[in-house]
Amino acid sequence: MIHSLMEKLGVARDQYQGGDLVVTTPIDGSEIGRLAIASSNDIDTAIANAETAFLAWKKIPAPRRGELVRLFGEQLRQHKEALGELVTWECGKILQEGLGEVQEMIDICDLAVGQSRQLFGLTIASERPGHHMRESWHPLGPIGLITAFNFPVAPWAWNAALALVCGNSLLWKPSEKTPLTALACQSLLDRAIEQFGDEAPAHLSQVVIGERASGEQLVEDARVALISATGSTRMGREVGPSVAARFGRSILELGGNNAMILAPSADLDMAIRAILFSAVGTAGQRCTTLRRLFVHESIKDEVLARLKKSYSGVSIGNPLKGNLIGPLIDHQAFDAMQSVLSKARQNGAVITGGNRISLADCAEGYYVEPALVELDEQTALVKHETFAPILYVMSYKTLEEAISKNNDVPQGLSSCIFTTDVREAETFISAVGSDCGIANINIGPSGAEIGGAFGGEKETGGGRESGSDVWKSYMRRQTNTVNYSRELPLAQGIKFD
Ligand code: UN1
Repeated sequence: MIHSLMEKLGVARDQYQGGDLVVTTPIDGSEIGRLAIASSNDIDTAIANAETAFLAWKKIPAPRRGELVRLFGEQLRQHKEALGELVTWECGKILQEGLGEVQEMIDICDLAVGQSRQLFGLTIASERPGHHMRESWHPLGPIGLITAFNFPVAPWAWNAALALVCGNSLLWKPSEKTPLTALACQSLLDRAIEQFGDEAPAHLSQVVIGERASGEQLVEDARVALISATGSTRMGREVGPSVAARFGRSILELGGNNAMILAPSADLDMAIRAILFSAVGTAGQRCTTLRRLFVHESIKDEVLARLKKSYSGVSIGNPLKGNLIGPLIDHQAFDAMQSVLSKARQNGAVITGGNRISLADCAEGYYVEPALVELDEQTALVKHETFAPILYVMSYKTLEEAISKNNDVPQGLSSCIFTTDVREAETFISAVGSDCGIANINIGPSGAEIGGAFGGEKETGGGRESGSDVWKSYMRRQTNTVNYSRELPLAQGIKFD
């Protein structure tokens, strides 16, 4: 199966059939590839090549660069099924979500194509006669992309599509758990580059296969102008200071600990559906997964009863076969989930679900029932992100208290409120409301569209990716003052003669 998908996506067998990096599918634990790990010398050469490619690419007019991204978007449209299925094989998310991830790539390509004609700066009034000021945006340099297993392709595309129209070259270090999808994306981009023609330099985009050390090498090399990294807060704690030490730039997309406030006036039918998708979808392995639910005390019993009912009806199993919950990525993820659940139990929590499910045809896969964990207090355990389908349910009395609990965690990615009370809704997204990068009303915390800026505050790392004015992160800003007069007045009225 993998071979025919890889063939459709244009990846030759020798690229994933021989090497030290063994890739298994979380669906049933079987091996799906072996890849060669790039040596430190290989990475050094790749960075040098990326620099050369950048020097050529930045000369191409931006709308023309957009044409390459348009062609790439076309490739993605043509190969959506195959790539979506490969995503499912490699990271275990259900096929609907694998396809959704590819759609997210197509969407960002469309956005980037339009943006390629809109890389605009400001004109600014000068205090001096016969002068004007403006702001120009120029290409930045080689961009290093480090991505995580749970969204193996979309976050790369958010960065890649914009970085390319902004005139940069790309170096991609995918998760060692999901390198096949990276090879497939590179192959589709190579096809687009071939169609685009000679103006695109060699090595415009390269994939670096490796483990932690490969990522570190990109992070530490001053030739890589920007590192955009998605992963754990622990990883970000190392990447951030390391890039800063060489005065490089970084975009960090780290852990989330996303909450929902469920107010007494909420439309409960909608809220229950939203909770289900955002808490158990992707087997709880999105950075935007709903992890904390604050229910108003007056509706807690009803909400819990309804949640337990919908949790028990959700189908868990092979993600290629129409189920709603696929496997966890590996046994470490399963162990982490179990250890948190047993600590919660010791703390007196009431737990529903959370057990492993064995499937005859997927014996080596880690399939779990999603867990509901009822707690009185937001304990230290709740403040920690566990990448698994665990939903902590707590109650609240006043909106102020709920907002304060929403904010009382180290992470600050996504948040939401379900209410039909306009005062509550507006308060939640006001300056005294949620402190997260994303705050939604009557929508769960996950599943963002690419048009907005995506990212969060505090331990989430502060980075923003995809829409809004995020393109500016992939360019350098230049302030220009132009004198078109015959005088040379100094700013601030200084006399120097
Ligand atoms: C991630 O989990 O790393 O908003 C990204 C969402 C998706 C992106 C998730 N659009 O859930």
